[in-house]
Amino acid sequence: MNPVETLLTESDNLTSLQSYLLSEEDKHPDATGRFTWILSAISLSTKFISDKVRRARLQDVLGSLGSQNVHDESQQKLDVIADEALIRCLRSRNSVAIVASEENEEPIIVENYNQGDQRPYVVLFDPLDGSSNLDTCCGIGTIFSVLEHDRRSNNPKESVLQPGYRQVAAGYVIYGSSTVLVMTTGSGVQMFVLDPSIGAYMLVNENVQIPTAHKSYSVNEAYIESFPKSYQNYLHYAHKNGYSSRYVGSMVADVHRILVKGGVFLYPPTEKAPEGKLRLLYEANPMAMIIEQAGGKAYTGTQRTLELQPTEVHQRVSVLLGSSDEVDKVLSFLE
Ligand code: AHM
Ligand code: MG
Repeated sequence: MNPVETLLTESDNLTSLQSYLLSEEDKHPDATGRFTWILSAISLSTKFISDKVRRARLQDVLGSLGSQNVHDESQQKLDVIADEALIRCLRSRNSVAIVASEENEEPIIVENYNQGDQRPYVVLFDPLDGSSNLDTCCGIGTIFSVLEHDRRSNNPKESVLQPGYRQVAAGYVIYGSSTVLVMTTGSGVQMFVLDPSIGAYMLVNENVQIPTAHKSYSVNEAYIESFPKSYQNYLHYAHKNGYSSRYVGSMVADVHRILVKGGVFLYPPTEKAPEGKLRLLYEANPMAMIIEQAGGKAYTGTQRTLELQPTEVHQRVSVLLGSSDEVDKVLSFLE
């Protein structure tokens, strides 16, 4: 008998993100490993960001940089650090042709990508979603979306502007009470927790399913007067029918809670943001893929999010996603 084995218990988790991805690769004989290499860049950069977030108060990286991003929003120092970490890690993978992020006006073409590669990738991300919550120690996160590079056009923007159903992977990392990576490559949702003692994301749930119903909604209700009437009617219905309300104001934290506990997340059109506030390509689409893969639903108003043809890199959309029964309930008010 091997004495080491006898000391391990069932609760000793030894499946890391890396070993999970390699075992998935083994199941697909045509896999080249390029995709695994991209996810390892996301894994490495988000571990780096997680460390910065946890040490922000100690290392003086809290607070505003004094600059604005392309959306005229104040940039936090950590927004920029997170953006640079992701870009630097992804650029070093020669199967990444283009990266696009919330913090950069134009997509970045990676000059040294392998031109002989027949199926290079485009990676889009929001490096630090909810960063205005950073000073308050609320959960914030990184959201990412991976597409195959569409090389029919020389214009990189066109490769970025693909509908969400073409995503080959999507996910997010939440820097909360623990650092959790949730991802899908189109066959279910996997959840990994960063084990700080060994520096690896460890698999904790291989087929995450969102509860089909839960009487809970997540919306910035202070804007109710400027929501379209149909959303107001849904909220009045919820008030009278025993719903609870939870809103952090950080999409990653609000959606993660809904993935785990059920309910519905809403960011409707408002007078200030008539198209909605959240960004289609690196917020709504990756979250929609995760939620659908977990058995939930995701819409921009009455249209399925993943079917929307993007027209702009930083396009905003309204967001409605969550448990299938709860999304249906909201839709019944919108139709
Ligand atoms: P950000 O990407 O600049 O951090 O903004 C997006 C955030 C989301 O995380 C969150 O759902 C939303 O903005 C909150 O907006 P509001 O403060 O209007 O409720
Ligand atoms: Mg964001």
